[in-house]
Order: sequence, then C-alpha cells, then structure tokens
Amino acid sequence: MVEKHKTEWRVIVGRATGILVLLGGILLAAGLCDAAARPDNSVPSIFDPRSTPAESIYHLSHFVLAITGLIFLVVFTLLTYAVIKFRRSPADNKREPAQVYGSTQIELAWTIIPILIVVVLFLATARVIHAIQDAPKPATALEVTAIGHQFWWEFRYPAFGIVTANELHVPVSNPAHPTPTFLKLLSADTDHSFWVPQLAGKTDLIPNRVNDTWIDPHQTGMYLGQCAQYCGTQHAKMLLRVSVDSPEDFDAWVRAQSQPANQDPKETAGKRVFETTACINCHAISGTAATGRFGPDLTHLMSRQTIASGAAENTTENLLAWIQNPDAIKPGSLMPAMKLSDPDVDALVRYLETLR
Ligand code: HEC
Ligand SMILES: [Cu+2]
Repeated sequence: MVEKHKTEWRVIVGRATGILVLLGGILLAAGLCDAAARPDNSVPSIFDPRSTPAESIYHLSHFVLAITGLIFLVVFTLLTYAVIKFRRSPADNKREPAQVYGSTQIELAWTIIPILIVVVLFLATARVIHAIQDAPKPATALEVTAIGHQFWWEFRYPAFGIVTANELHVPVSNPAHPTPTFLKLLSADTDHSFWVPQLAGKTDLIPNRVNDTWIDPHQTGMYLGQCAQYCGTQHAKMLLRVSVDSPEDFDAWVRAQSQPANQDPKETAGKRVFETTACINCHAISGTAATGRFGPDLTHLMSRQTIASGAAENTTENLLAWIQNPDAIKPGSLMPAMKLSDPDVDALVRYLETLR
C-alpha cells in the first residue's frame, strides 16, 4: 500500500511540474514579446506607454493584474490542496464523505469579500476614467479633428487650415511646457475606433456624435495604431500612424502643409488626366479644380510615407498598382479601378509625385 502511494505522488508531482513548466514558458514568451517590442516601436505595446492617458491605463492594469493575480493564487492553491488532500484513497472504503449544509459565516464571507474587491476595482477604474476624460485643456493645446472613413483617416487642423490623411503629425509634449493634442473624433459613415496603444486608450468615432480624446506624447518618433472597431471589409487595413515631432520639425511640417500644391509645369499631361476624370470628384488638391472630399486630400501626397491608410508604402510602383486597381492592394476599398490607359496612369503618377 505504501508503494502504491509513492507512485501516486510521483504522478501528481510530475503533472504539477508539467503545468509549472508550461506556465513558465507562456510567461517567458510573453516577456520576450514585450522586450522585442521595445527598440523600434514597430509593434505597439500597451506595456510601453509614452503619453499620460496610456500611462494611467498602464498603471491601472498593474493594479487590476495584482488583485486578480492574488485571487488566482489563493484559489489555485486551495484547489490544489483540496485535490491532493482529499483524493480517493483505499482507506475510504467507498464511504460517502461527510456532507456539510449551510454555514452563514462562510456564505457571508464569500459574498462580502468579492463585493469589496469589485468596489475597489470599480473605484480605481472610475478614478482613471475621470482623470483622462475630464482633463483640463491647456491654452497651449493643439486641436485636431479626426474623421473616420471606410477605410482611412482624415485629419484637419482648423487653426492652420491643413487637411491631411492617415498620418497624424503632433508636437512632442514636454511636461514642463505641455503641448498636448486634443482630438475631436467624428465619423463620415459608420463606427470606427481611434487606438494608438502607446498614446491613449480606444475612443470610438460614431456618426452624428462628437467624441474626444487627447494625447501628450513625451518622446518623438513614429507611433502605430489601428482602427479598433470593425467598420467593414478593409477594417484591418485601416492603420494609424502618429508622427510625434520636435517643435521645430512640427513647425516645418505645418509650414510645408500650409503651402498650396506644387504646380510643376512639366507635368501638365498627368494633371490634365487628373482634372478630366472622376479623380476630382473624390480627391482635393488645393489650387486646382479638384475639391472632392470622399477620398484623402492629395495636396501633399508625397509628404506621407504610406498610401491607403498604411496598407502600402508610398512608392512609384505602389502608386501605379493602386491607381490601376486599388483592390490589388486593398480589396473592397471604396476607390474604383478607373480603367485608364497605361500612358495615362504613368502620366498621373508622375504628376502625383510632384505633390510634395
Ligand atoms: C469614387 C471616389 C474615388 C475616385 C473616383 C478616385 N478615388 Fe482615389 N481614393 C478614394 C478613396 C475612398 C481612397 C482611400 C482608400 C483607402 O485607403 O481605403 C482613395 C485613395 C487614393 C490614393 C491614396 C491616398 C493616400 O494618401 O492614401 C491615391 C493616390 C488616389 N486615391 C488617387 C486617385 C486617382 C489618381 C484617381 C483618378 C484616376 C482617383 N484616386 C479616383 C476614392 C476615389
Ligand atoms: Cu474603421
């Protein structure tokens, strides 16, 4: 009988070790992913905040994780203890164990303790929501209107008269002289959600409603995000790029964007194609007949690193491919293939490439 007990113990210890190794592996993998996300920001990590709202959420998540982790440990320990201690043994003689009914003390304990835990979590969360949503707007704040479209982002800077798409430029915010960016979020069609994990939590863009969010990035660089609310076929290719610039770079960017489109007299052929096809119904180029608002403003197309909301790099080949057949890059995008002749497309792309 003693022998049998020993083998049973070995099985239990073996399984417990297996589970621990598995858990350790998962934690290690998560840790490696987190570390790998750090150097270049190419994988936006909620564990690497660079702006006040994202930091508040990050600290709250630590608090919630600590409490839920503790609950997990207590429950798991008690469970393991009960499973091992009260497992079937030959001494049981197939007798039914003692049955216990109703204990006011225990019932009260497991009702009141969870209620207290939930109240603490609720209060901590409410505090963070209030601190983020009701943050006062300093006079130095930059105001930007972000409009969600299927499947791209429009950004307007009312103070500068700038309209651009998909790549938001904001100044870095120094805690001593904060220059946060306050975003007014609108939608042109359906629900979208603005989410740049390192800068702030998600906020939805809802038709006929004005939502707000704000960011105050402490470090220059490119921050990636994503539409976080399913909005149609190309929702997954509705990426966000936020370029956080030094004050000088930001001023230079604003100056360049405030200029009318570059009119290169050498590229009149492409310009004529643009102005005589449906392009102008959907796209605007300042200083030309093109005033469409359905698609991205192309006045300074070449100042952007990507096209089609981050779906492709802004290169000559990709522009050609895009204009010939947008579906090749972004199936289901709301720009039609215009069926233009190859020379016309070539001329168009040469013209678009003058739009700096
Ligand atoms: C029916 C409206 C419509 C017409 C017509 C149209 N486009 Fe577009 N275009 C769009 C939309 C919508 C997008 C954004 C697609 C996306 O990212 O999902 C777009 C995106 C683009 C882009 C990428 C811009 C960026 O910054 O991402 C370029 C370049 C472009 N169009 C050029 C053209 C040219 C050139 C023509 C004419 C041959 C044209 N478009 C005709 C609606 C249109
Ligand atoms: Cu969307």
